Amino acid sequence: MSIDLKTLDVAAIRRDFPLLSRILHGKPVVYLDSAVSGQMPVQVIDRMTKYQRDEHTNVHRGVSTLSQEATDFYEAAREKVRKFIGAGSSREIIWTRGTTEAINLVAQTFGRMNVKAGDEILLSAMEHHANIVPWQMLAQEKGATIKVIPMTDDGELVLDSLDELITERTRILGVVHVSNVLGTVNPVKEIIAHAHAKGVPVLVDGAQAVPHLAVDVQDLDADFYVFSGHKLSGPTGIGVLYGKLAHLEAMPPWHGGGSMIRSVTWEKTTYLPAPGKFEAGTPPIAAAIGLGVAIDYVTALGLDRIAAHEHELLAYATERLAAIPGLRILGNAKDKASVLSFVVEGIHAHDMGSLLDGEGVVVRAGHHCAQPIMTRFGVPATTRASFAYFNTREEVDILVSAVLKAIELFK
Ligand code: 7TS
Repeated sequence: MSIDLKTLDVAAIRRDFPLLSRILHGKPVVYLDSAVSGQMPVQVIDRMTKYQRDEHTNVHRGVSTLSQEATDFYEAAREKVRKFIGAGSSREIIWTRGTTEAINLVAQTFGRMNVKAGDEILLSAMEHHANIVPWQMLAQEKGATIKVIPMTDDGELVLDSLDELITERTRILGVVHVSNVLGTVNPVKEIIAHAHAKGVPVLVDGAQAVPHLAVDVQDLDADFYVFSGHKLSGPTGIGVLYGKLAHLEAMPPWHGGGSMIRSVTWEKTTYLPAPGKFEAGTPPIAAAIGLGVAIDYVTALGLDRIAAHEHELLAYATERLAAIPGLRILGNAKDKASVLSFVVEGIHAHDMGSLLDGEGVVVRAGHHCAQPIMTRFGVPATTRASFAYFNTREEVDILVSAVLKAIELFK
């Protein structure tokens, strides 16, 4: 992989992704579904394979050379995450299975501790189910209420509503950094400042943000920031909860078991400090190490160059798709990243998705685990193309041709 200083060498990058040379239905695969799950470069795959073949044992257990070595690799990956998101201490980085588990952890610990009957949980109108359902479960358990920050028809949050929506009963605000349906990049720093001015902590769902823009949790002043490895050129089964140390120290553990304790007697158990307290049982070691390599990979490419490349693709795809009669793009925020959702008059999104698939074009069709957004825009589903640093303008052209062909078929 050679890297130009200003732009990405996409042809070289593509050689790192074996799946991109697959043929689907007789056509070269056009992978426009990185918002569902990113592809992993061979560097990640090879590192995980090496770990599995030559280095595997358990971590934080015993004095064997192998266990110490595995622990070092595993903890080095945690340190890479810390640096990648600008956290102050690796103790603030908790491994989880992904974004979903990270949010459930916060809801079931911080949430249970702080939310009482009559309290309010404030979420945005463009959350993924992962940042809705855990809070609804908590609200139900506690007798609390969910309130919603509305959005405009362009898919931008109405920030003027914050003053009224944040009350003395608000215990937490949850907001997505980049919408997985609309592509909106929310001004989370501003939202956090608003919330903090009223003493309300904020959880940011960064699942669709970390692959596309540089994130600094200290600059944002986020209380919690969560994301998944598999959308960041890493493997499934691993994700991250960043939490301010003061919160983590005050929070009770969630899962109990081995590795999270200081001492256990029949009478009483004492717990490790964070992050150990939140990491019961054997973790996905190879996946953590793989995520560390994925972070090395995207860092070497440079998030500024990745963002510039993807913005160009998004602008080009938007211009070409918007010119198609009967096609409506959902999400026209001024600041967008990587995601393009659309509906076409008279064609169900699932049919569109299947027809595109027949052309080798991989997109997602459905409600994208964000049904309240579908309701807000009055559609049952959308077709969504999402771009990564390895995509090209030629692939956008193939997408557009395939959409036009589908429309012809339905005439
Ligand atoms: N939050 C956002 C903003 C997401 O986009 C997703 C996954 C999640 C949370 C959940 O992540 P997980 O790794 O815990 O499953 N989004 C999508 C999507 O857009 N299509 O498939 C999964």
